[in-house]
Amino acid sequence: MVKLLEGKNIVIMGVANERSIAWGIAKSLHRAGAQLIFTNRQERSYKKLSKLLEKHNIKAKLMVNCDVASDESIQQAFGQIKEEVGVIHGVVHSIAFANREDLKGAFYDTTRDGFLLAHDISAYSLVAVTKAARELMTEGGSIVTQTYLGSERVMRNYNVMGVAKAALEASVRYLAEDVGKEGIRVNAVSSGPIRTLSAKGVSGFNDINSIIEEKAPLRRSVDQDQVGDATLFFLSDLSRGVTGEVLHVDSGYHIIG
Ligand code: NDP
Ligand code: N5H
Repeated sequence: MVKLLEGKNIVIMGVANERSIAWGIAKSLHRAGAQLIFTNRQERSYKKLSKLLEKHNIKAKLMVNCDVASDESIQQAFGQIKEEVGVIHGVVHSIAFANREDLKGAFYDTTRDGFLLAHDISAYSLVAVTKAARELMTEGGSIVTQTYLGSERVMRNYNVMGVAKAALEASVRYLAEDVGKEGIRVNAVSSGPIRTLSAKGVSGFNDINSIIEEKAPLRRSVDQDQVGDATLFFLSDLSRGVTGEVLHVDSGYHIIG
């Protein structure tokens, strides 16, 4: 395999466990020769990730704590990365959160606090992370986030998260314009449904997953490795002409009427 990311330092935010999309991405990037820096919010995720790295014989360059709800935490995390690693070439943002009660029923029942929380963690965090990361991207870089079709269409129960993902995708475009002149690209992968810890327990996941297998052109569901390889494309030079883009990795489901 061509080592597309040899000598590149990439920050991966959002591995909670083996099922995380960010873990699928970590494996793809590792195979491509990248040096990986991880950020976690919860201690539980840190422990799970440490075990996974050991099991897969991957050595992290650095692991730092980062809660994107806090500007201070973001500054501290990227400050530590700057001190210990120096230059970075990429960031994978694979983070979202909404209160469970806001992921069912009527969208108009979303509270002000619930709306703000979902937008803060799932959309604003990309803005704050881009600001912190660009300082370390002195050789140019690539930032990739994860979105979902519920930003473009009404998907039952996705509710406030659909609105937050629409804000995230618009943020990708505005950020791409801001940092393009610094040789930094910003893109999003719009993945089909994947059974992860976040998806667990939210109503409607199973129904949507089986519809993909039935209706998508490829007639199969998407997995973390497919999203990993698409994210690798965005982080590598192969996508050097692409920025502000949303790439659907969904077995083609979004083209079906
Ligand atoms: P996971 O549950 O595996 O990952 C979600 C991650 O978000 C966790 O690692 C969690 O960290 C992190 N997170 C939540 N709040 C914060 C915070 N305040 N600060 C830092 N990190 C935080 O689920 P997925 O892999 O499914 O989700 C990753 C991304 O993929 C999300 O943006 C999601 O919307 C998107 N996506 C998922 C799809 C799916 O079907 N699964 C489809 C399309 C997009 P911690 O565990 O430490 O709290
Ligand atoms: C249409 C659907 C199904 C319904 C909606 C699902 C939305 C999920 C997204 C958010 C991120 C889930 C979420 O915030 C769950 C939390 O309330 C509770 N979970 C946690 O706190 C766990 C422990 C931690 C790790 O989770 C987080 N996020 O920190 C969409 C699905 C078909 C596709 C999908 C699942 C999309 C998506 O964006 O994730």
